[in-house]
Amino acid sequence: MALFETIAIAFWAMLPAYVPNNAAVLAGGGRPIDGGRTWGDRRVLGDGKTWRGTAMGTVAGLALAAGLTVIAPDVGDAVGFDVPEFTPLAALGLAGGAMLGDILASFLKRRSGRQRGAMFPGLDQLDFVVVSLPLTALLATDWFRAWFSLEVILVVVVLTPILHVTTNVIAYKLGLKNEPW
Ligand code: CTP
Ligand code: K
Ligand code: MG
Repeated sequence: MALFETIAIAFWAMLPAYVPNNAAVLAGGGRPIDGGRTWGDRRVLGDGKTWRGTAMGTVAGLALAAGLTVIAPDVGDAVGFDVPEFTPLAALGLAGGAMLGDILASFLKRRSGRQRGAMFPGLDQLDFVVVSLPLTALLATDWFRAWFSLEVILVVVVLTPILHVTTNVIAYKLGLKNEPW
């Protein structure tokens, strides 16, 4: 498989996992998931993980997966190779897994004494991959096997931190995010 093809498939297949975090930033606010609860002297998750942000982020990822599925055949014809159509379970694994990974990362941040918004290099950039890929493999095993070859997974691991840093710096400069990570 040509490198361009591998990168295009990796990017397309991961879009429903990339968008939820950005949608949550735009839609976030309201009641925190942890309800303000603390464990010891620290919050369980913190005010940065809200019900609204999580719900809207997941819905945005699912909607995007549905839209990509509609245009996938035409895009495939245009580029000369197949791009993934998303089954409902694949979409749920990617979008829901991304939000879950972000929430688990906040849990780890609070446990390690980091305040809301603190940086946690590595975790910040890959938290959603670490949960969304295994969850998708679990929920939509055949779909996952069909699209996520070892090469595609390697591209995802390299591409994701680059895209994450870029989009967060842009969101920060636009005043949408409080920190550039
Ligand atoms: N957000 C949300 N719900 C989520 C994820 C994000 O409401 N499940 C919103 C919050 O307004 C949050 C913003 O998106 O402040 C930025 O997300 P993120 O950087 O993940 O949160 P932080 O505020 O940095 O908090 P943390 O340190 O826990 O990551
Ligand atoms: K985060
Ligand atoms: Mg943050």
